[in-house]
Amino acid sequence: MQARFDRLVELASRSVARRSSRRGFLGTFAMAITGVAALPLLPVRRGSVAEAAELPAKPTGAAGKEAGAPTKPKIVTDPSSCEYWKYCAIDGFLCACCGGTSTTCPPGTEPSPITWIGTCQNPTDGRDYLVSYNDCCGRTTCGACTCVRNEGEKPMYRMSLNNDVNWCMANDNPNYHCSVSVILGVAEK
Ligand code: ABN
Repeated sequence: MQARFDRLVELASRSVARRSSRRGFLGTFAMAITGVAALPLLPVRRGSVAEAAELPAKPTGAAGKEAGAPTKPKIVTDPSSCEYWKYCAIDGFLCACCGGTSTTCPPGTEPSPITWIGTCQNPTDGRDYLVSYNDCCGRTTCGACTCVRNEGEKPMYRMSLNNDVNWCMANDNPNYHCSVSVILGVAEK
């Protein structure tokens, strides 16, 4: 029985060997392996592809190169614009729109001795600056140029880290009018 089985296997092997070459076998084997390896790639939607779709299409050609060149963000220098860099942590009305400047209170008001301190990056030199936000007190609310940026602020349940506060509270006249921003110096890293 064993001998007959051995003979059968021998004949089958010889028949296969006659019809195939080693090189042909290796070629077919390699193709099979490559195909199997590529299979897991097919149905997956890659995240990077999805993100790339969100970006503006990359222009092609010479004209496209110019259109696709990185554009520098516009630096705002107008102190009555809420986008002005040193207002990064402010919450209030800009005194520059209320008869004062970005650093001085309007006539008839005086600065609060208690302040809110923020750290803002100056886009011109890329450095971080400590900025004091003083409220100007003694007249009713100005109401012009509302500017609420509050970078770095924490929610009200951490009161010492929240800027939604009338810093005029310790002034003789605690009426809040507007806010100024005064650069204290470069922030140490
Ligand atoms: N620090 C400006 C301000 C004043 C009153 C109330 C909220 C915020």
